Amino acid sequence: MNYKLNIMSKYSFILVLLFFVGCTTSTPKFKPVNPDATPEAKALYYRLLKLQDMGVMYGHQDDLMCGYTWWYEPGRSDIKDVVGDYPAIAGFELGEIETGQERSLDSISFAQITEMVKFFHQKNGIITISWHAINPITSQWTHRKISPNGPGSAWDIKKFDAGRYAEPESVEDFEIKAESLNAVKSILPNGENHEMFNGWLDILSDYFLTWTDDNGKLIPFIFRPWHEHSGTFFWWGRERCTDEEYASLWRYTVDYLKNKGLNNILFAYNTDKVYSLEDFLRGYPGDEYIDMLSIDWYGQGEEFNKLIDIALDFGSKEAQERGKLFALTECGNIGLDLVEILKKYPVSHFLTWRHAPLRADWASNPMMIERMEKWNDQLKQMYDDPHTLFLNDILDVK
Ligand code: BMA
Repeated sequence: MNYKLNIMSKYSFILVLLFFVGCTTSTPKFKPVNPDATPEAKALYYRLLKLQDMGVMYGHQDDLMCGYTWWYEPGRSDIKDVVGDYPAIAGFELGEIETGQERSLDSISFAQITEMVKFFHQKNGIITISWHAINPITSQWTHRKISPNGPGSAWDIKKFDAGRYAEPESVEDFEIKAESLNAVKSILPNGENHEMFNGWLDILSDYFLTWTDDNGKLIPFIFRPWHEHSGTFFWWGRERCTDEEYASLWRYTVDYLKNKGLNNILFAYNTDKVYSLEDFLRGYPGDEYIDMLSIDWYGQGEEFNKLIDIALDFGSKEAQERGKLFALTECGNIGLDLVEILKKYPVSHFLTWRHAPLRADWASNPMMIERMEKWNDQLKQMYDDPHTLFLNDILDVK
């Protein structure tokens, strides 16, 4: 037989064999779900995947926007003040951008957020975005002024009050449930607030479209809208809408942003505390919409350690099986035992919440000073642990 042909058939045999082996193993394909993802979004995804194998990144909300004793000093960070390095991930909050105002629910200027997004991206840090959007129904009730965290806000799940919350014993009667005044349903197609919601998404997209790097490319980031829906405290949470409506809200949001040309976003599905895999996946919009699965959980102590261990176990396994990234996207000022638990699982990052500036008398209160010293001490130990990654640890990881 012709020597060349012989070689060729050998190769074909090997190729066919490889093909069948490939078909029988069901390794999930880790890749960004958006087929039109920008090269920068793809690079962020694969970078996150690589980093997830190296350790767990530390993230901090509003890290660059404010600290316990300061307000917007560009480049300053409470974390850097303590350990000399920035967290690997910086979180920013966009609540109330949908109203068209210049500052967020936390009085943070959106223009300044843009500056810090660009600053941190240039430093090769990773950006994650949350959005506590106002309640589309109650925010329109004329007798209420939207108040951050109160009436008209993301947390407003009350049917009626004349400018103040109902007495605690009657709260149940006043809660907005899926069967009445369903805020999520009201913004979905055919809902009475649908056009208003499109307007919100237009404002949000126009803002995101201004986040460009020096070459005019859209900065890639993680977006975590409609978060913590396993809790009942936001208008998009459990009991406030059905699981299917929640999933539709997600799909609508993702499709809308993509249609605006925002192919630079990785989307994180995110629950609050969850006690089983089934619980975790209630309302899941589908694998084709989600790049990262994540959980938020604040707590400390034995019971917390036990429950978070279980949740990180089933959550990270599910993420691996579906080919998704996985993270603990919010937690309180953590105890070091949580860091030990995190080491057991492939977790991209954990993020502690914002250091809202303290009132002067509170900042100088000995109890508060002691609490901050303890936290700073833990932070330093965390920083020294090679498993926890800060900005300097990830700079060169492409
Ligand atoms: C919450 C609190 C609020 C804040 C909100 C959005 O958990 O910190 O004070 O308005 O996050 O950042």
